[in-house]
Amino acid sequence: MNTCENISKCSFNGIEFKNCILNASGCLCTDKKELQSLYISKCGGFVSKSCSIEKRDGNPEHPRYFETDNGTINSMGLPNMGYMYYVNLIKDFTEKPYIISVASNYLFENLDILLYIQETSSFPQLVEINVSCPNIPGKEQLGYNFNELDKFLNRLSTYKESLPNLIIGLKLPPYFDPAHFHRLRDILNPYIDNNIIKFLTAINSIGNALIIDSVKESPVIKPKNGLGGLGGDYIKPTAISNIWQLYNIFEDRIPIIGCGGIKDGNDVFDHILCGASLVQIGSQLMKEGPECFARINKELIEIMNDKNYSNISEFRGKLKK
Ligand code: RRO
Repeated sequence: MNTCENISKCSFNGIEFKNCILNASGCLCTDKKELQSLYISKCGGFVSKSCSIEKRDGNPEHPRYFETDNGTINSMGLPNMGYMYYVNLIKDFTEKPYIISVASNYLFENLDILLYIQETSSFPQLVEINVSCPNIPGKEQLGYNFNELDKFLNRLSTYKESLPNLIIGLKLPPYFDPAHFHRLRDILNPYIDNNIIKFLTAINSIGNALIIDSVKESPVIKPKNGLGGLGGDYIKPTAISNIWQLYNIFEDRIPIIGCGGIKDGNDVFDHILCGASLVQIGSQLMKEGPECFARINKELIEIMNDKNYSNISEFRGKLKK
């Protein structure tokens, strides 16, 4: 039996992850203390809260996050410390891959955030551009507006020569119709071919869901009249369907980070089987804290040992047809 801790390791865009399990952006990653707790935990790498140019407090009404037995709902509204805060931490987190998540909402007008990351990093730096925040009142999710997404990527591509250190990926919203995956493929293909986009993260929370308390006859969260992004068990089937469809339409030409409904090693196994190279944990991290990483990694390794796999590439994307 192979009990070596790192059979779940992964090389991703040339960056080595000691194991394939990360936090999902937004979970335990808004300030230095939280990020430090991820840094010293057993996660293989970690992601910052999506950042905007200026510091934001997020949606003013509380509660804006709620847990049920089956998952979570949130309408945080992009509370974050502003991009410089997260970028200036790059120098403190050199022992483990640190992914900077950037909210696309403001990047459209202003790509300075990416230039600042380039200036600050002397080695390859992973950047996850979040095109799927569902919780900013009045702001559409860029990932659902294909024309605007194309315009954004076109603008990003004009900066390519100025951003040689950046390994840029997109955090996608869930899609629900094969036609949307085909449209996405047609838009992304040239940017993948030209090495502008180097990974995809799927999925963000399922936006604008509603969980209600029938005793109180009211929504469980306050902003946006109770509408918020759904995470946890509710979304795993949608998440692995999205990963499997992305894996197939892009024919494994771009690595995928799987996110959605992972609470144990078996869920990680399922995400990888559908095509994920790395995975991110959101709701379960919020419920259990950073100890979840060691537990889930151990469970994944047990499953791999039982099935005689010694590397995740042996079963990645191998879901039987
Ligand atoms: O901050 C949020 O409300 C939030 C964001 Br930016 C996101 O991308 N996904 C989510 O569920 N919440």
